[in-house]
Amino acid sequence: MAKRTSKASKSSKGGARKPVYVLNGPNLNLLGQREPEIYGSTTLADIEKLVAARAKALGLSVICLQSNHEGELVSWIQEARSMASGVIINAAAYSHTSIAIHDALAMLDIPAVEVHISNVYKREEFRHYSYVSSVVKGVICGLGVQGYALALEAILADISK
Ligand code: CA2
Repeated sequence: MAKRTSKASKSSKGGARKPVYVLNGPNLNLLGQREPEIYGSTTLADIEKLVAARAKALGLSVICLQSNHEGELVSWIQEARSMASGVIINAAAYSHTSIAIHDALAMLDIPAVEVHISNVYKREEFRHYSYVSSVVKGVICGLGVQGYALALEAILADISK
């Protein structure tokens, strides 16, 4: 069962601002346990702490969710349509395979940013195509876990327009 953490934040107009959904896909729950040369030694819990701290500093709030199941990620993207002010998504291997996640993201009217910890373009060719990239505002890849913090800044800039 995914753990949800959230704190309310206010928009520049004083109204309550919805949280940013931070969605992580398959195997990212094991981050920090293998392949540190590619992904570093940071765990998913560390990423969630980092993102929550950065969100607080920016006056945002986050809900962090991880799943190994494509349909669960699709359901959270659908939920984000009414419950979130933006989406940060690292769909992991589903980035390279999932038309269902592509279609769900295409239905969002809020900004979404794709994050990859590693530089997928320096890796195997099957990682070079992402079904996510064409339906999000932008892509951050290869900057390690800081990519999540940068994605928050991009979402804040977009929703503050
Ligand atoms: O670089 C990324 O963030 C990826 O989305 C990570 C995915 C990979 O399939 C994408 O091509 C790029 C893989 C996540 C695997 O998670 C790990 C868990 C434990 C140890 C190592 C990796």
